[in-house]
Amino acid sequence: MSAGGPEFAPSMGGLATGLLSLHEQEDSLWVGWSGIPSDSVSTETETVIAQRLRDEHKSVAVPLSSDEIEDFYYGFCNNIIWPLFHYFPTYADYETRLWDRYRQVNEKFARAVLEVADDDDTIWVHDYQLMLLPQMLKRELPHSRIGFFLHIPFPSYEIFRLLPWREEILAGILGSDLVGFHTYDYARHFLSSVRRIVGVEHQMANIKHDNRVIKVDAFPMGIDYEKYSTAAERPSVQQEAESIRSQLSGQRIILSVDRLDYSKGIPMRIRAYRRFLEEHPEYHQKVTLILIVAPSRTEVPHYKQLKRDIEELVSITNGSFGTIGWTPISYFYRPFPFDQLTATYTQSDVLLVTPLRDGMNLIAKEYIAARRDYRGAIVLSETAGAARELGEAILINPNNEPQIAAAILQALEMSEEEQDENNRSMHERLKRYDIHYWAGDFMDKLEAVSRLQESFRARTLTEAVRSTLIGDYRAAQRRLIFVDYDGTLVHTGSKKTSPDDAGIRTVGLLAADPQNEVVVISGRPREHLQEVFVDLPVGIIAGHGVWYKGKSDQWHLTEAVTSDWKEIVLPILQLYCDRTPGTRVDESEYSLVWNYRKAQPELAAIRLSELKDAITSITANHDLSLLERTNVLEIKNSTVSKGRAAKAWYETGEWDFVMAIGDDWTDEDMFTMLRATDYSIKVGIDLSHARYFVESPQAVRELLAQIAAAPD
Ligand code: GDG
Repeated sequence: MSAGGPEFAPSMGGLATGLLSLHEQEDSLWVGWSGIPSDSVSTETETVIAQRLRDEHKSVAVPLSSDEIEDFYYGFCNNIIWPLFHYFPTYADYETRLWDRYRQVNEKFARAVLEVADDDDTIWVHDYQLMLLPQMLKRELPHSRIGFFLHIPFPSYEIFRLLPWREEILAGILGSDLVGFHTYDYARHFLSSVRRIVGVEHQMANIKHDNRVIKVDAFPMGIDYEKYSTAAERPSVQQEAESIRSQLSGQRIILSVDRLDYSKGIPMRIRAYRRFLEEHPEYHQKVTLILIVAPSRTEVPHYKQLKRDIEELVSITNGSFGTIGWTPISYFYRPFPFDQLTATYTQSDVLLVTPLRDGMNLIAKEYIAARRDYRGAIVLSETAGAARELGEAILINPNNEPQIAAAILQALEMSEEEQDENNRSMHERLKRYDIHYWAGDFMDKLEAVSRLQESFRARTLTEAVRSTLIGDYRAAQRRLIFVDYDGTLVHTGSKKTSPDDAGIRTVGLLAADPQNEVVVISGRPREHLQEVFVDLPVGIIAGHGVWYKGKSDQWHLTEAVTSDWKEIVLPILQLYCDRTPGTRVDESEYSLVWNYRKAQPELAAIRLSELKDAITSITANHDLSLLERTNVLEIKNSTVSKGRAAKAWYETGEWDFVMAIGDDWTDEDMFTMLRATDYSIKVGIDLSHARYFVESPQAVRELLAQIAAAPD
């Protein structure tokens, strides 16, 4: 506040910096806290602030009192979530009172958003402070598109599970339609927590929850490339650069810029620099570390302690090595204005970015972008999200002091050619995937998820469709019904299904009608299906179409299938079983199946992709296809498919009612061979050629029972 009334300034930090350009371009409203505790100003001033924010900055202010800031922001967000998500579990202070306050403030934000948002709006919720908001908004605005982006790491399940409110937090985030993280590692951690805590599996990072598909993906945040890459051309920046050069003439410059935070690894960085000076006296008087620490969260005790630690280390280092004319560390406990910061980027030979954990780290990207001369080297922590994209940097373990010291030397001595080569390729990437691309990419994906969901809604088997279907069924004389087995009639992977099972009995009822031809179609071996459907008058297609049998017929081999390829593939599968605990090979006459249901899921996912590569390269000359189903990979002749087998059956007669029900992509062949007027029904929510969707095997059983009970 100044005498002339409130002053408005953009807030610092990665997120604010990043979204500013989107906010300027798009027809958008920004909902957030104004930065001033509501009880520190009069009601009139608060009204003026809110009005001006709305009129001049397209922003809606959510008032937060000092108590709320204390408990919500400093307490829950920065004293529980921040340390836990950055792998400092011992710093987290789990107080129920703080959780209550977190919920209340999220509700406050929900109310503020609901005042300005409609049910067809797009809402992008940012970061760990508002993890409950997506669910609160979805409840009230079920058709709005809600995206959530987490700017900090999502920790591994073993860490996340420590949170007493883990279920609520996940439920909150799952109110979104799209959940974004900086890296796929964080996305994986999130998916794994959802699986283990909420009990919901994902398919290719799509979660089916609450009758919706929620997409989870990685969107590595970019920077405003244009702004940083043209900074060096500004006279004010050049002036600053000149002044730095003249003050540090003859010195190589190492730069370190962070907010004050224990996750940034500042003390270890100073220790590593000190070690470097100890080991390399030839650099004394020739190098300066510019250490910029921007004050932040100064109310939290751990930050106060950190500041003391940093200052002690700086003074020890300067005290031990400094001379009258040389200060090894130039320390600044204040933020630098933009011009000065970018000028410092352009004058530094080395950027030291060694966080213990960092969601992304934009400083590293800004430094590269600002160096239009392609000079300079980065020492970058492998635990920063940015390391995934800036692979040309010198990557270090932030806890390894000798390694960081060695990396400082390597960076200082890197040849100009090498700097040039490394920096050019990083530049290209930063230019392509800049902040506009990032925001646009997220928005496009959000739009795509919402289209997908709409198509599901439009194709849900509603009561009206159901009664038309039953009407058509009743009116028909010759009916053909294909029913897939796993995931459709029974839950995927059910060990042994008894012929008395409700779904099987319903199939029996339908099959008993002489006007019906019911065909069970499955990837399972014929022995299994034979046992389950023992006395029922059903047709069976087994092994994805290798075998078939009419209702009172023997088994027939469908095509000229071969099995000589098995000799080659079997040893490969066995090798993968040995390397992957919990997996096994199942062999049937014409196929081999690698089953990884009991394996550790992340490991199985990696092995699966390796195995597919291995098999494809070795079996290129054999006409084989790889079929991926939930937890199994099946290898068989590619001439065999459910679609072909179903088509052959279809052509054996004239039908006036045809229905096919299936749950996974092997059933898609079957759906596509149907006529447009036939009924194709997909179990579960996923992209499909089917005309309609039902939720689960339970819903299939109900539908079949309804059809079977329909009077003639
Ligand atoms: C979170 C995540 C993630 C810093 N000091 C000064 C200054 N800055 C500006 C930088 C940069 C931003 O602040 C810092 O960005 P970071 O990425 O390092 O980190 P956080 O603020 O911790 O933000 C982080 C980020 O969100 C984005 O998703 O990368 O992992 O923790 O833009 O330029 N700017 C000026 N003077 C300073 O002294 N002018």
